[in-house]
Amino acid sequence: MAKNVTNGDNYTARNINILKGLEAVRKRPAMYIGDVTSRGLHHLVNEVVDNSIDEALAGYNDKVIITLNKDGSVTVEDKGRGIPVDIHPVEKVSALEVVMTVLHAGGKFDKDSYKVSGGLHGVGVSVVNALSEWLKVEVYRDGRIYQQEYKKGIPQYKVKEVGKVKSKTGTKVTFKPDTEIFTTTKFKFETLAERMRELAYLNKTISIALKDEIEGEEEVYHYKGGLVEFVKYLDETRNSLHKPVFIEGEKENTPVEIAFEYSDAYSDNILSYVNNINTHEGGTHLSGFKTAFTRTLNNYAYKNKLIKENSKITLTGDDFREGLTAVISVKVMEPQFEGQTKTKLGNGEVKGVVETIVGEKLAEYLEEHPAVGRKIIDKCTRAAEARMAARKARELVRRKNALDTMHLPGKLADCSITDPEHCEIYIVEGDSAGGSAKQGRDRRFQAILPLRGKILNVEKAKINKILENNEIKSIVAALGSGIGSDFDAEKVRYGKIIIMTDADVDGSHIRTLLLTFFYRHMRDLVATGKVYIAQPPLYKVKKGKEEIYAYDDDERDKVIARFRGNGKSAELDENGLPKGVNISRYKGLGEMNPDQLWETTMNPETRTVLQVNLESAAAADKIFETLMGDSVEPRRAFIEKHAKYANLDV
Ligand code: 0RA
Repeated sequence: MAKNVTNGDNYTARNINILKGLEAVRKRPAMYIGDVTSRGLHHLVNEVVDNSIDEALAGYNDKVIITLNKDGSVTVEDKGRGIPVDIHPVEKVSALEVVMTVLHAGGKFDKDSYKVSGGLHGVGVSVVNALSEWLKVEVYRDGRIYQQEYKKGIPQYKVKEVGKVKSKTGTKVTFKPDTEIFTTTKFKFETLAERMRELAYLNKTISIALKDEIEGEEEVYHYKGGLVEFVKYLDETRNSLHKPVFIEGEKENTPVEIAFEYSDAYSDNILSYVNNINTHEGGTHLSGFKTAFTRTLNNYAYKNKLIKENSKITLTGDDFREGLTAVISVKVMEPQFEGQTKTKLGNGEVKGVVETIVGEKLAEYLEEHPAVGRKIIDKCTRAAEARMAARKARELVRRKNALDTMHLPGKLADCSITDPEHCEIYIVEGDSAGGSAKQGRDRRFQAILPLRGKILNVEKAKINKILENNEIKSIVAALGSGIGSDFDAEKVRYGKIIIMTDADVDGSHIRTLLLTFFYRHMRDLVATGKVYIAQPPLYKVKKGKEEIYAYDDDERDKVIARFRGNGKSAELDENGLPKGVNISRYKGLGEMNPDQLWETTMNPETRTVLQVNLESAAAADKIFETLMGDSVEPRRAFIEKHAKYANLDV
């Protein structure tokens, strides 16, 4: 047998390869996990959990337990088969060691399973191992407990047997992310909870427990109703028109599951998944669904004379999707992911599979449930009428040149450079902050658009009302990209669109409204990473002539501590600070003068801006629905759940 990496003084080829692999991962972690911020950190947990889910998909596991431990490590335990421990025929060491140390060796050795692998997923547990200060794996298999530990991916001893078990099988991985790699190593319960909830909805047989030993929190996600419950959850703030419809079928080894319902809302919300990965950019499964859905409903409407022959109404795909909430989940053996963020399914054959299944099963359902059928067609007919009215309204507005890019809004202070790649626009809350921003900016590449008051609640408004709103009109005109079905990302006049609002209730409300607007009506802007959130400071800490800005409470306390350290011999005031330290909290952007605003929030050299991704925009959309939607109960529940977070004033 080959020597263990830790006790061999003559490196075997295997050791060299392992070290090369580990070095590659530690040198360019972002290549494997996206980034090294909080997002990448949470990805480590998802990566291990994905393996446990694979075991569930293969029919061997129904439970995953994730524990955030007191020492900052995290444990993922499942009841799968346990990673094999027998000697690997090629590597000549335990298969367990191979899975934990060799890149891309994490997957099953057989090819006939639907592996969670796509986008950033499926890079293998070895990547998690390489990026951990330490990791310990325990395997329960064949009545025995096996164990191995690693530091930064390097085994500390050979796989060893440490005990016996009765009939229990599974894998338990505990790891502590390396502070040398990540900008933060603190896990957030809610971030993990979102993904675990999603996985539990998508895989109805599995139960996922999430425990936080630090905060003493625990949740168990288990939804026997699967996608049907998922759709209800997504739609809980809306008034649904009927019970969710569930469709399932399998063709060419491709299982398809779909649940949908209509509400009285005007926008649609269709989520699609391939092997449990959210395909933000859609793909062949989604287009198969849309094609079959439109065709089947259209046929049904005409066959049953639900649309009068002599009416001028023709229903389009968009009409059939107004108020539709749907989740499409397919399992594909060898998925091809394409697109900017590798979240678009490319496999051509899947379109036909989904089309056939939806075509057959939906027609069947409608025949058996005529009352639901009538309600759906009725809703879609009203959508078509509104669309035709909206087109008239839009033509009217266009004639007035309000949406014409040649006529920029009067309050826009544009920049002088015209190349979008080098330009940015600040959308600023209020005229007074707008004024400071206009004076403080670098007018060569920074444009300022002040907004007066609140923009419209786009969730509840029809498209023609949205287009009548003055604040929306000026945003659309300034960006030059059109809106909704006219939207063209190529025409955007700025490479960065930066939302800058006050750090108070109104500010966060306006920010949520804007994010919802971009998410619903200019989604490509978000998908291509063009939308940002400015981060103005919350505090100014001053001592003598020295002024330091702090962007959160932690930073403020650090600055105070530093000032305290500087003045060891100084007298303390009644608050325990060295005397002469002055803390002011910025309530609004308007309280900063133009120079301060430039220095703290707008100067690309010194500012921080948060890039908005589809997940965070979707989260804003969800929060927004909860807070603004028609149902009172979810709103009350949301406020109660979040009331303990001091900074969420709702
Ligand atoms: C390789 C092969 C098999 C299972 C696994 C890996 C596996 C990995 C992880 C990671 C976390 N939990 C896991 N559970 C299983 C197949 C095992 C067999 O054929 O018996």
